[in-house]
Amino acid sequence: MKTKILSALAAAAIAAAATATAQAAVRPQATHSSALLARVNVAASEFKFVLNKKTARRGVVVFKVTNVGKISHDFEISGRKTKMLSHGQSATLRVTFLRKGHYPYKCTVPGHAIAGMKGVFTIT
Ligand SMILES: [Cu+2]
Repeated sequence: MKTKILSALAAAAIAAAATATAQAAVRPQATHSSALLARVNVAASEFKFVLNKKTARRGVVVFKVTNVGKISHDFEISGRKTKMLSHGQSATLRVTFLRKGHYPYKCTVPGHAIAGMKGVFTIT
């Protein structure tokens, strides 16, 4: 009787250990995908944006926007925007893109987008 209980406990312990191993094997992938992060440098001037890359993978993208022009500009994408930046100022904008697609960006100062301060950022 005692032996039966002991072997049942041993079997349960082995099953629990096997489950723990299976979970441990799955976990690293989950942390890997959430760690994806792209950095994009954006230079704003009259009247254009120059980006060091125009595409990124889905996930978090950190835009570092620097005003290298003479007058004030900002940078808006996917409903988020930086503060107004005067000459020489910079700001970072952290945006999470959950879907692939083409995301327009622009300067919101009246007349600037139509003068050339706009473009499209692609998420793949
Ligand atoms: Cu502008």
